[in-house]
Amino acid sequence: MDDRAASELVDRAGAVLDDNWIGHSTKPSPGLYPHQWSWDSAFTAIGNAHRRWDRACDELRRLFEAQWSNGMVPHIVFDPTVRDYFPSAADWGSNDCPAAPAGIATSGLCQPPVHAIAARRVYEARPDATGRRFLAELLEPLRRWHAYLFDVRRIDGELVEIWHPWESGMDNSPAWDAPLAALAIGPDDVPPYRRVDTSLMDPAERPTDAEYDRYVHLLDRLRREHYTPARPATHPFRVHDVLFNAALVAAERDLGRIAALVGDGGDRERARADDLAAAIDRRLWSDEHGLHLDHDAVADHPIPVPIAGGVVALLAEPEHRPVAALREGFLHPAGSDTPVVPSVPVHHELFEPARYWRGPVWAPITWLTIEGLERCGEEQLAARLRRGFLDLVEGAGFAECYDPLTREPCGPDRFSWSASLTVDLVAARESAEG
Ligand code: 2M8
Repeated sequence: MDDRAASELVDRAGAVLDDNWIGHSTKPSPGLYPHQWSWDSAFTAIGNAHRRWDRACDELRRLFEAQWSNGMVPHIVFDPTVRDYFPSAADWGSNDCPAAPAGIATSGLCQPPVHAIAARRVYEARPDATGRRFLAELLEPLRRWHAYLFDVRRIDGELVEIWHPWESGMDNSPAWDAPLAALAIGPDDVPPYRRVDTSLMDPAERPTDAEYDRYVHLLDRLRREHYTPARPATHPFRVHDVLFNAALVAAERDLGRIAALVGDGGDRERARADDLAAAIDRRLWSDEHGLHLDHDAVADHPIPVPIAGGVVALLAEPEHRPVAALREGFLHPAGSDTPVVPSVPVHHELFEPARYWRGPVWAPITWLTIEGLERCGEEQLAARLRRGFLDLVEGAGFAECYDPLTREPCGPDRFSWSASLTVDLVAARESAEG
């Protein structure tokens, strides 16, 4: 891509971000996702930091205004003016939860903790006194968020758990098939509900009804306990997810940097990140797959499905590095100079090219993989992935995700994270090429 094409792409991406701005944060897309989502906002801030710095700050501020008193950052912050999303604010019932913020309706689950990574990027776009003031503002909220994960979600004292597939961000990943199938649910265990997503999108590109039954069942269970189970070890869906834990390592390291930048320590964060990185290696690495695998904490065994979340382990700069698995198993087409990273390898039996998190290429996964490669000193491979993703969006636009075989867009168009991360990847390309 030449410079003129890159600059046109950034302009188009900026228009998408501006259109999706809802006055205090950015919705993921018009139509299907009309509220604020947690990790989407972090990714949006990363791109907006290059072009609308104040909006990048406001985006993260708004999210942390909805932080719960136990430190949890909810995965959805509802826009009260919009009603057509399931599960709605009323379905979540956060207003009944003592830890939820007053006057703001939110979900009761969380998403991968990439926010300190985003805050650091926002600062780096403006590394002056104003940037430091922004970091100082977010330091305590970020510390409380990470403390929630380490204190409440680290039941075995080593790895952090997710309690619902939505918490992974990779809703219908084939990695959740077995843990979801193991849920013993009868017809009375799923409250009546009506999906909105399948009336807006092709159901063939969405999770199945059987998966939604299980999502709703788990939501209902957690809601009854205000999303804070009295005996978390008895919750029936508990997974040590590689991406979630690796993101926390990188975010905790960045939080240490943030603390140091504002003159408030940082050693504790660095030590805790190192311990978590070591646990990821010790507990999740599979010699057989050359990859870190998710672990089903209920059944207490590894989930032997290679998903791209496994290569995102690179973010933790682990001792075992899944670089060969990335090159040989994931990149498509393998030898290409502009490859993409499907969410499931294209030759895997569970690969489905256009069904959401079961095969398509995703901007956040691509970006986190590139970030992980850079943290591990693999700049050349990172540059190939960057070229591959920019080539993809140049042809297919800013879709929710992309079919890796046809390179066609999937899901809603004008999607914020694809636009935002394009802005960041173009900026990174320019600085890499001088
Ligand atoms: C998708 O998740 C939501 C539920 O949170 C949904 O399916 O309605 C996922 O792709 C998730 O990772 C993303 O944050 C969200 C909004 O883009 O959509």
